[in-house]
Amino acid sequence: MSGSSWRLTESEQRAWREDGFFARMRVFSDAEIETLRAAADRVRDAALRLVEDGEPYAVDGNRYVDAGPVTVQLEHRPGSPSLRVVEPFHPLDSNFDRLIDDPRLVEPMRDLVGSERVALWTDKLNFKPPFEGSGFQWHQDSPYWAHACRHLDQLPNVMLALDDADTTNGCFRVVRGSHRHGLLPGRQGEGVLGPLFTDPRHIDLEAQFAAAMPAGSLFFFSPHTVHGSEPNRSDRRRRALVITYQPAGHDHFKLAAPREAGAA
Ligand SMILES: O=C(O)CCC(=O)C(=O)O
Repeated sequence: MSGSSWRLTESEQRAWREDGFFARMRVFSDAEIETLRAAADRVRDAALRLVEDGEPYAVDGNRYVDAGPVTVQLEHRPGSPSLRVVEPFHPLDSNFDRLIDDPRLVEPMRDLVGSERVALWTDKLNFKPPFEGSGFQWHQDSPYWAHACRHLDQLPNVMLALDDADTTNGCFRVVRGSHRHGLLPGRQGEGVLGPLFTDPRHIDLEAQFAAAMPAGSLFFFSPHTVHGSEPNRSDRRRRALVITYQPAGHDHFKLAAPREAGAA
């Protein structure tokens, strides 16, 4: 696959419509992944410096730090210095800034966004450290963005696995077909963020799919796809980045400026 052949195949288009996701295995080489892992280490170090200077706060007992447009989530274990998520991460390393324009991401996104010109909506780096990486409760991304965006159906995500992922280190999970219901009701009476987690009565757990995949693989999923993951109970890291695209001409979710992607 190269150049325009990164566009969607018919079976991927069908999977997107029916399942709300599809995967492409080992799209990035081992050497490329090594380079991106080193970049992830630099982002971690930069984010740790931001944590020292930023504004700390807690939501539902979990710790966050805002530093300018960057939000850093800390791991849930009380007092842990480990990072959970950094959003956005692409401004913190030039390798990641270039990755946003990589045709292996941008070309399929032109089909999934439904626009030849696409821009970045948001980008998150998830660390999932060994033994303590916390799980993600079942949720859709669309409710997080509903207050900030009118083109919710045009915010496809792609996850790039930086480490091999399987059920033992808390791989990504999705509920097949859940995107077809659009915005689902959230949980009630469970804290500030409860409404952003999907009400379990609306989740068909029989339809869940564990996205085990080797490092370098891509997993595309709809903003309405219910997804989550188990904690990392293994001695292996499970880093992954999630990049979300949108039609060109709109601001980045966190940067208040447009960041067009893959422009000639
Ligand atoms: O990678 C994971 O384990 C879950 C990530 C996730 O749910 C998210 O980034 O919205």
